[in-house]
Amino acid sequence: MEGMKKIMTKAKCSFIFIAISVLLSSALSLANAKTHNHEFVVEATPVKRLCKTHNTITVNGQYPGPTLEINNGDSLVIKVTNKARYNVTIHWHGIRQMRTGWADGPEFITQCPIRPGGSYTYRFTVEGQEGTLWWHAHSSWLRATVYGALIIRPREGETYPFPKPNRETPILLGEWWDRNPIDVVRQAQRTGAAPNVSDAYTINGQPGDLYKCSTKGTTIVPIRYGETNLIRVINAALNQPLFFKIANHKLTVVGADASYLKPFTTNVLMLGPGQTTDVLITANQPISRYYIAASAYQSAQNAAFDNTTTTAILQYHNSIKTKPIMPSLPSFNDTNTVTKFSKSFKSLKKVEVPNEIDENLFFTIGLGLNKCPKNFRKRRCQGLNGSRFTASMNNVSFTLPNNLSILQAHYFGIPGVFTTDFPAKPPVKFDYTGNVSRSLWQPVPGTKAYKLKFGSRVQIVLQDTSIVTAENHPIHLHGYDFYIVAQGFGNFDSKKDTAKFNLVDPPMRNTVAVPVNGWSVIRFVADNPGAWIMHCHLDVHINWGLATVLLVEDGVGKYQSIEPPPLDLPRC
Ligand SMILES: *[C@@H]1O[C@H](CO)[C@@H](O)[C@H](O)[C@H]1NC(C)=O
Ligand SMILES: *[C@@H]1O[C@H](CO)[C@@H](O)[C@H](O)[C@H]1NC(C)=O
Ligand SMILES: *[C@@H]1O[C@H](CO)[C@@H](O)[C@H](O)[C@H]1NC(C)=O
Ligand SMILES: *[C@@H]1O[C@H](CO)[C@@H](O)[C@H](O)[C@H]1NC(C)=O
Ligand SMILES: *[C@@H]1O[C@H](CO)[C@@H](O)[C@H](O)[C@H]1NC(C)=O
Ligand SMILES: *[C@@H]1O[C@H](CO)[C@@H](O)[C@H](O)[C@H]1NC(C)=O
Ligand SMILES: *[C@@H]1O[C@H](CO)[C@@H](O)[C@H](O)[C@H]1NC(C)=O
Ligand SMILES: *[C@@H]1O[C@H](CO)[C@@H](O)[C@H](O)[C@H]1NC(C)=O
Ligand SMILES: [Cu+2]
Repeated sequence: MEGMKKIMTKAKCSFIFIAISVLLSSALSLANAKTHNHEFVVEATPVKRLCKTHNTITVNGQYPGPTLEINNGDSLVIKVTNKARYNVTIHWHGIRQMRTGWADGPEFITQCPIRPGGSYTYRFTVEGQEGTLWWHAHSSWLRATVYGALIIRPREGETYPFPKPNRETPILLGEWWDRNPIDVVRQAQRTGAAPNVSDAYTINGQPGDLYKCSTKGTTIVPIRYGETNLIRVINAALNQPLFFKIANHKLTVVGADASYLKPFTTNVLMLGPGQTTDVLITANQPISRYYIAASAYQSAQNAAFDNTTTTAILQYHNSIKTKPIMPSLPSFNDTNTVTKFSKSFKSLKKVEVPNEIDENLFFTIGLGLNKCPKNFRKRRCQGLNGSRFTASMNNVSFTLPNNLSILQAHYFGIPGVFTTDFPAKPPVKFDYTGNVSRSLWQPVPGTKAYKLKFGSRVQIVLQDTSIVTAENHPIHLHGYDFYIVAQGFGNFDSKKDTAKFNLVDPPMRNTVAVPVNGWSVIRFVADNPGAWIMHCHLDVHINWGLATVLLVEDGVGKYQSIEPPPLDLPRC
């Protein structure tokens, strides 16, 4: 008993000591940190675009949804109520969610969906991230219209690492179907074919002048001569990497995915879906009106795509209402421009990249074709040559659980929901530059995760398989930012390519646009326990299975472990 008491007292003492130091340090660093409360009501709202009104799923009747504006260090509490007729979840794209994986959002990965009539409150703190992120639905194709900007400014009293701009404008690039997008994906799931492409791209929800019935709503971005504007570009399109340009104005890139970059100047951006880019523009051109425009970067061969162009207008103060000047956008297959652009990305400062690697992983990414199952009618096999489209990572085509989330199954130790045998490398090594034997085209379906020890230093080579078609895939990892240490074309060759790694100032991102017919190498430290989906951000490819889950185990003690689940976590 005596001994027991002593231990207890000792434990109590150190607990109090920790509590006091935690309080002190938070008092110092979080002096001005705020908590922002929001209510998001997901509901159908009439939205008229391209001459037709649709009952569009929105947040609070807004399309795009509300912009969240916070400072680094702040907390968000967002009560989401589902008044729509679909299951829904919301993902806070790019937010690290340190130990709060329950608030990450992807359905059946970190939570069961919020059913019609239900609600769930997402609670999380943003720490050490500054710039532009966004939020979007993470169930079926609801994110086609359920999305908005999430702007993180420096802590109060701190400044940007560039001169303070006179204005700031979020620019959300989106994709519009002249249909219910849920019907479009459901049709594709039935037929096995690629889903219908969109009818328009949008800037802040508006297609712009070049589309029918769209002139009136065109987004206007005001500016005065001599001003600098910080433009926060977000690619919220469902399935399409996009080029972005402003006529006659240079773009100085200063950040991407809420990490700062060494500033560089360019005429054109390319953003894969999921990516954000912060640029400064200076109003130093003759007082007039200039188009801001976006169009497709389409790297897949022989695939239909939306080849239209969305526009907004950069309008100088005192300009007369003349026809705006149009920029010339790159051609849809201009991969050289994409390569030149992505090669310019460097972190603002020297960074600490993991040097020793504990987990050296090689993940192939690409499409495939499933043979038509024997019991399927012909009309259900309308993929290439009577097949059904599929996609995979390391030859595993990811299927979501449907009765529990992976994080719940992991936390409560419930078997039968997923397995942890996702392979560290592909089962068959082959030449990834195409001309692939037909026997390799059909992956194996499964709900497989890859386990990582807390604190392990991870390298992943992402290699395009070029099966069916080569394509630039925007690969997004939840719960983490990672360094992109190298990218290239053809087959990754560790002997030759390791020497080219940038371990000094590589860019940090949450989504990497893996070059068409090529590879990217990323590194990070697994310091955030939880179940984190890694997937292609072309939603059509998630539907086909281009995803896996990194299951990061708890470390030692409370501060290296995931928090307990919130009481209102939706049930399946
Ligand atoms: C897809 O496009 C085809 C051909 O234009 C059309 O017949 C079909 O109705 C469309 N489906 C949906 C769900 O939009
Ligand atoms: C876009 O694609 C359509 C259909 O494939 C084609 O008819 C049209 O000429 C293309 N437009 C442009 C600007 O390339
Ligand atoms: C891009 O597409 C055009 C038109 O289809 C074609 O003529 C050209 O060769 C292509 N360029 C590249 C680099 O693939
Ligand atoms: C589809 O069939 C045609 C004709 O048999 C063949 O030339 C082509 O290679 C096939 N394509 C695929 C993707 O299987
Ligand atoms: C969930 O579904 C899987 C496969 O259908 C089944 O094996 C498992 O027992 C189910 N688990 C729970 C918790 O219902
Ligand atoms: C593809 O491979 C086959 C057999 O390995 C070879 O005969 C053919 O020439 C190759 N085609 C191309 C385009 O490289
Ligand atoms: C994927 O697995 C299937 C089934 O085991 C096999 O036939 C195929 O060759 C594999 N493909 C690749 C790319 O490893
Ligand atoms: C909605 O979510 C529940 C689990 O909470 C699931 O059983 C059901 O299948 C989902 N409905 C649809 C249409 O996906
Ligand atoms: Cu993809």
